Amino acid sequence: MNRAKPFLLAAALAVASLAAAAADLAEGEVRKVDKPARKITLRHGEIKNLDMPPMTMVFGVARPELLEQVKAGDKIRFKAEKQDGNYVVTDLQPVK
Ligand SMILES: [Cu+2]
Repeated sequence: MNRAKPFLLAAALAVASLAAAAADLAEGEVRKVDKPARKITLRHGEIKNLDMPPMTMVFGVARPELLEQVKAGDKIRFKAEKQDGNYVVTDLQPVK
């Protein structure tokens, strides 16, 4: 019996779900970081989960630490949600 097959299947599924999670992230470029106001201005691509076309707009951030990772001009991938009527970045990562 081949014991490697279930492991390979599990690994393939893990890679597939990671790829799905990455596809879930929107692309953006940081225009402005406003730490005192906990806001970030992004020129973003389509945000599928918010049904939003590309534009430049201001987002709040779920956690202030998110603003420590980026500066104006950086390219990022990010996740945004609508919370109490406001658009909020809940996760972001710089793109190299
Ligand atoms: Cu927008």
